[in-house]
Amino acid sequence: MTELTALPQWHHLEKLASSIGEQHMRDWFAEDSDRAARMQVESCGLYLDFSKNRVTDEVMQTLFSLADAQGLEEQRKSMFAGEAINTTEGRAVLHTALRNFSDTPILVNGKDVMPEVKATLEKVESFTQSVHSGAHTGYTGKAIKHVVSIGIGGSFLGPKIMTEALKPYRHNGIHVHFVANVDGCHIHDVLSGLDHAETLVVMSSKSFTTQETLQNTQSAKNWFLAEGGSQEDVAKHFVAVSSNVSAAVKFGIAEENIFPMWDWVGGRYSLWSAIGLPIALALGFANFKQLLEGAHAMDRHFATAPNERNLPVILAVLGVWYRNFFGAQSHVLLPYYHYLRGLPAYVQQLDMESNGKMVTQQGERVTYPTGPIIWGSEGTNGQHSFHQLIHQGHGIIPADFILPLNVPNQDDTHHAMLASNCFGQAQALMQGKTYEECFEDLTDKGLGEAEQVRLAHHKTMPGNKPSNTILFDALTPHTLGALIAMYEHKVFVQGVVWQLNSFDQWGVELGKVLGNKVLAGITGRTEGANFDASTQQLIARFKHANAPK
Ligand code: G6Q
Repeated sequence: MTELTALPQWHHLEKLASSIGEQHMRDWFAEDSDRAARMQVESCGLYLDFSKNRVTDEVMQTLFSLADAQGLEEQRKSMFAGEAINTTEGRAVLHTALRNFSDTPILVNGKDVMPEVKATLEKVESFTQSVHSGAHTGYTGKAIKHVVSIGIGGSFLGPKIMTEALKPYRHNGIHVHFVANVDGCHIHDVLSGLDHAETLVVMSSKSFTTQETLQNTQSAKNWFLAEGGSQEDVAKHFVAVSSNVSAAVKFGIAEENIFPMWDWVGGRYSLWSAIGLPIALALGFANFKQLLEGAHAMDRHFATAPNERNLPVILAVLGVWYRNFFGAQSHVLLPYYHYLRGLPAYVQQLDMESNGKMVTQQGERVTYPTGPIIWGSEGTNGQHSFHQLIHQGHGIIPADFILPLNVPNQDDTHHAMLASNCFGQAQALMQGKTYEECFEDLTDKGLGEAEQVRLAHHKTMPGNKPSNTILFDALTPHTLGALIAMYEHKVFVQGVVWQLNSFDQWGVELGKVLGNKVLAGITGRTEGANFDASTQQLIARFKHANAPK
């Protein structure tokens, strides 16, 4: 395969970037009345305006051609077909099968996975309904009122953030709490105040080896027993989602209470599997299914729409443009909707764990920047803080502004203000404010000319800062499913362009191994000499602080 940077499209993009570097989007909008109308796309309930980007039609076409030259079409087909595209782990990548409502069989090693997927979804449905109807009670006969979902990383962020985002759809009478951190404060805070007899614990761990999740579940079990439950009662109060059924049984979870998942579902792509059980418990199964259907609609769009109309492809190539040709180091997500405040953290894991890589699929060191830092927070809060750097800091930080056009149960005045801030910020980033405009504003203020010049320099906003605006009607489960799947496929396309394996996470694996080794050092099960001098020193300080007084 030709090296990415040796492709003719890459060279052409370098030339285009240097000529575009001197042009301002403000002038493009003034000269081209059709620009905004041309650079918009709509599908699956999502509307994207990408006209406020430093791109011409020629740039977009060359970026699409670059993605095609990297084998986008073939690799997309391979993913959907269940080929083992996660080559370092020898696994298929089939989160799309979890939301496949098309009746198309999907084969992994010659076996159709769809019957198991459907059976598991039915198990999620019947369990959810039995909890909601009161058929499944706690051991004393009390209805389940609290669900404590324990998991971390991909077994935590999806369920937590989707449940938070869909707050208006919550099922009355069930409160779902999430615990991830091994810091004992978290589980302690969640459990204290709950009645163990009306609490269900959902333990989510694909591997069933994750230290934090095992420890938090053990602490929850200890709490349940200490509150009066017996070992036999555990079966009514503890369920698990895992691909490691034998380990879950060994831990003490009844086999019928284990919801399966498979090695072809990556952790950060797993909310669509039974890992989504807490979402179904919080919102009802029908809403969980709508979430899957929205994602399925986006899968169809991604698989069939031409590049020019393809939401994930457009977003992906724009990201490549800024990362590789404008030196952008990060990308900011700005959801203007309080309930969607967790989206930046969700996409942060999705993107940074997938494309934060430095070798190609072939194991060669890449010679170009890959995945950017993803960050952000809810608007309008950031406008009173970090937006300063986006407007006037060095370099560019491409932004995604995300806004529902309607929100349930809200005062229209608030929503109009929210929307106007969202659109106003995108406009300000694009237009900026020239030195001349700032100088003019300062006339008749009684300042001397030198002071007027000095202040005008401080107030000048360069503008020409790129952003996408993503709008949708209300944030329904269907729309949210489509939105999340859109970002998943964006990350996939960028991985294709950069020739990465977007589906392994060796950096995360090492952290898990080292954490366990250091714990052995702290608990005295390993010789201190096994660690470097700095780590030895830190362990010694910790032991000293925790020694019996
Ligand atoms: C996701 C990551 C990681 C993983 C957690 C939890 O892609 O691999 O975030 O989800 O480490 O792992 P378990 O589900 O195996 O406990």
